[in-house]
Amino acid sequence: MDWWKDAIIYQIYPRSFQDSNGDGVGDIPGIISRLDHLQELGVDAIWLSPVYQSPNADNGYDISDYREINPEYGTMEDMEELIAQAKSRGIRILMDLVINHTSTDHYWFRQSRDRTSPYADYYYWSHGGPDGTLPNNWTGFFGEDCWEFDPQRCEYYLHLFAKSQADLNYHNPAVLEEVKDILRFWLDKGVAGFRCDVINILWKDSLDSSKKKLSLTGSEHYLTLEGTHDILRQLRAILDEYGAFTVGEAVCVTPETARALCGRDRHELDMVFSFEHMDCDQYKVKWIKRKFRPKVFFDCLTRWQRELDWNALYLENHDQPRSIPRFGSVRYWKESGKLLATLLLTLRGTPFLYQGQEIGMLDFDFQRIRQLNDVESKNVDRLLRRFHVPQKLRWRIISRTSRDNARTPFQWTAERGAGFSDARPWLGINHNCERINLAAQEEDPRSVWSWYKDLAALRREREVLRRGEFVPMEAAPPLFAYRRRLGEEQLTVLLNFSDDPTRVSVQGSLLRSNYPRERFEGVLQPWEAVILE
Ligand code: TEU
Ligand code: CA
Repeated sequence: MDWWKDAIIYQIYPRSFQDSNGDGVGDIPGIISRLDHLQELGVDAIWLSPVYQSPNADNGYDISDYREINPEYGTMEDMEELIAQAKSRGIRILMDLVINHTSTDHYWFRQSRDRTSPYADYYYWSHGGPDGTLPNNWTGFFGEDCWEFDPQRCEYYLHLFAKSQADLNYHNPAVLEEVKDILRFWLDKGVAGFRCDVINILWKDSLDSSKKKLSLTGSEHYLTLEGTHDILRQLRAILDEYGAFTVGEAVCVTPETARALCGRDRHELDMVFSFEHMDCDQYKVKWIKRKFRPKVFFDCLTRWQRELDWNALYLENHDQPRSIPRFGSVRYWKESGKLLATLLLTLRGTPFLYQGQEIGMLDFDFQRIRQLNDVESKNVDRLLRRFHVPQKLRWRIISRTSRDNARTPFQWTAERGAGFSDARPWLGINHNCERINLAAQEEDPRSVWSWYKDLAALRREREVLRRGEFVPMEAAPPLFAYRRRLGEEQLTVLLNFSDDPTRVSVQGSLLRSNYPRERFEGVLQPWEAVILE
């Protein structure tokens, strides 16, 4: 039943994975052509970022038809072929379920602009305050206001994300019925479940203004409320008819509120992506970077390992800059890339690998804002310009955090186009593809790719890595040490998050090291990862 406790799941951002028809945009036939790569890596399931009909204001997270495939990515037949081809390789497909909002191009929204239509209150509409002020003082996720005036309906509609992503109003029961039909549509096609986009903010309990905050003013009116739990329980009932899986992206959750979303007894989600460990190199908001603090990172991971029975484990995704520059070391690119792989694949929970992580891809090498695509980055640039922040400082703030850092095309080969496309790619390819690419690593037993493949096999072979309990160990940073225990079986993991050799007093027989060595004598080399029996 819970196949996902033994699985490694791989996230594909379809736009940037593989172009098959020479238009510079990744597509579904391209993904099909690369399934052997995923099978060799040892992937058990694929989370596919949205491929539905969309005007691409937020690259598919603004859906205009949940039952149609965006022609840029291919046809419904291509999608059905992908499900079948993946299945023939023992790989499940998870779709991205984006139901907090739809695109303003969606039929429902276009109808909703007529207040006499049956779709009139599928969304949150409001007259706004006296003398034309906005309905409330909430601030959104993309640094914009949360209300956009619609000249046809002459009212404002709520959008917590981009203005073309209108929030659905679940106070209207018809909305949840529509979502249930969408779930069934995809489950009937044979998908194994869903990654659920910002799933803990669905229910808004009021549209009242609230105390100003540095970010997300008004979030107490929608963060993980009882109304959302009720929606999730109703969706779970349908998912259970199919034995389907869900991982929820849960913003601003603590272990306690996460447990309320994915505890076994809750019958809501199977697991959640939380954000706390990703906040360890930023100050309150992600645009204000600070020096990475290993101790905070280790303590956070330890707390989540101990306080949740099951975690969704990730260090990268399509919203986050690459992990080696953040939590590892570009100077020790290979060693720290393999160390972070070891962390991801030996903690307790389901590991999620983001495309390119398996070959140690790094952030983009863009020089100016016009090379960016991400709506969030462009909104923040506009906001900073309004505050007269000089161009150089704007670029410094945005380039370090922009989600485009993780969205550059996959680097398959060293050639021009990186084996991704023969056409001009929709987003620039990092020039380091001459050095960092799959072809250069496939035959190298010491490469990052080979290390991921080997650890995935080790995880499949050793049940203690999949099901064992997490046992923290006393260790001072830069050392992160823990054990996995199942009955009599125990493995010790030692990770040196530093450029300096680090002595440890732990003994054991060497099972793996990311350095060539026969035995372990108590000293970890810079960014060395060791697994001991
Ligand atoms: O992300 C929601 C979200 O909270 C992230 O955008 C987060 O705020 C930040 O970017 C990372 O700290 C989901 C999707 O993953 C994202 O791509 C979409 O833009 C967003 O929802 C709206 O659908
Ligand atoms: Ca294409």
